[in-house]
Amino acid sequence: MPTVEANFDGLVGPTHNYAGLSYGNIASQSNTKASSNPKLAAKQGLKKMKALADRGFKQGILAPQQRPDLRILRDLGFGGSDAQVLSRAARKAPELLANVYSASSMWTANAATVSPSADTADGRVHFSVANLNAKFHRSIEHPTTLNILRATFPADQHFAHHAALPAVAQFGDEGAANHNRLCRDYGSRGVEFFVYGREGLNEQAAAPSRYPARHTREACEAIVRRHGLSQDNVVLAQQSPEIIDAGVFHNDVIAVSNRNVLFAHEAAFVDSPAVMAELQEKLGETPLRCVTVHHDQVSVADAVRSYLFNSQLLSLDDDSMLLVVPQECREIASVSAYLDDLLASKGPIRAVEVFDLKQSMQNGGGPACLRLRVVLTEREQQAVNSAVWMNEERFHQLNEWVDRHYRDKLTQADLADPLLLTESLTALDELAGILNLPSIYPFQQSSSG
Ligand code: SUG
Repeated sequence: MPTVEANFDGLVGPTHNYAGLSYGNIASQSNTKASSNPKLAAKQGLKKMKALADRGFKQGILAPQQRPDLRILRDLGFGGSDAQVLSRAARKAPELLANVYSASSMWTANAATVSPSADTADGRVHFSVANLNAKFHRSIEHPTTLNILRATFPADQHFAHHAALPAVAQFGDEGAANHNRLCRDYGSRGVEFFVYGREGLNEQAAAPSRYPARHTREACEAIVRRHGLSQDNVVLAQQSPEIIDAGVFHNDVIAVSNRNVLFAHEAAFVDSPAVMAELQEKLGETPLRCVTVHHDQVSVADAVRSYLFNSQLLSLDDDSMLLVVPQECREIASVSAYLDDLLASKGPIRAVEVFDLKQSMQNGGGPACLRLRVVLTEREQQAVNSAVWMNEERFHQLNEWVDRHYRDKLTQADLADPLLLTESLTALDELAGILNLPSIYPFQQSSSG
């Protein structure tokens, strides 16, 4: 078993809804208060996981978070029984209720930044949970994310876990959505490529003017230190402020890499030629292969609408690559034409596979948002909690579990329904058994939800 890059997808939780919580994320804003289908959302995600597992890719599953998280509402001053907390919040501050109900942890590209053991000073895989402090609903994810990662990758000689960075604007951290790794093959030392949207302490530095830049240079630097990465193997780059203002709220909406291939829009980075030169210099003899998309092929607006770059770039047995894209890429003419040209070009990307992930896409989450990449050696694969690997049995078990517990329609008004709370906790309690995840949820640790 060679060293592989495994994908750990977030299982969509039972409270998936459209609350319009992410200013700067155009899909989230434009679907505000639309009714969602949590059952379909979970099944669309499971189908992608299973299809990739069937093609021979190592595929893991990360559990959803406990939602609603009533502890947060209690911290914010809503008291009484659980039902009273819900009804009071629904009456007085429905927007806060929506925050504690968000199923946003499904986008596990934002769960953490991961450095493979080949890159780190102590030879362990390092995970830094992201503080996600740019958005309230996401800022409450990190404590449970840490529990889930520890239960999935038990800390020992193989895995090291770091809690979230201090939750202040200076250290805004959105995890692996702003991190790529270039390498010859997964098991050899790679160049870790961190992308930030702003410099937290430098008021003079270029920054977007319309939408927030969530991720800072300071967060990247802290992670480089924590993970024990060598400066010779790290490149830091700034995302173009103009594209953040056009709706590119994470780097994975405009670029993705696999091994020595970087698939990106020409507008992705500030001073792209210098960034590419540094990547090449640090890659040494391994040639950097850039597949660059130009404005006249696909506009930034179409890249954002289609999520062309929020794709998964995966290595096939013959060393060519497969691009896993959302269905929207075939629905937008410029992007579909680009994909046809890409396939005809005989470059490194030789195949395209399309998935219907509309439920997640309507909140701004495509194939790449839904997965956390973790490079694992053979021994590290064996140290992973074996219950989280996707296979025939797990697929059927989880589909049946979704059928038993999920609703097929959820509106903002439904979030006040105390039954939804009970349904959600019952589902998660059962799931913790299926995925062998003891005591990851607050309700498993205390009597109060
Ligand atoms: O953080 N959407 C998520 C989407 C995250 C996508 N992840 C990556 N690009 N890696 C976000 O903006 C919307 C929730 C709502 O509006 O109900 C939301 O949180």
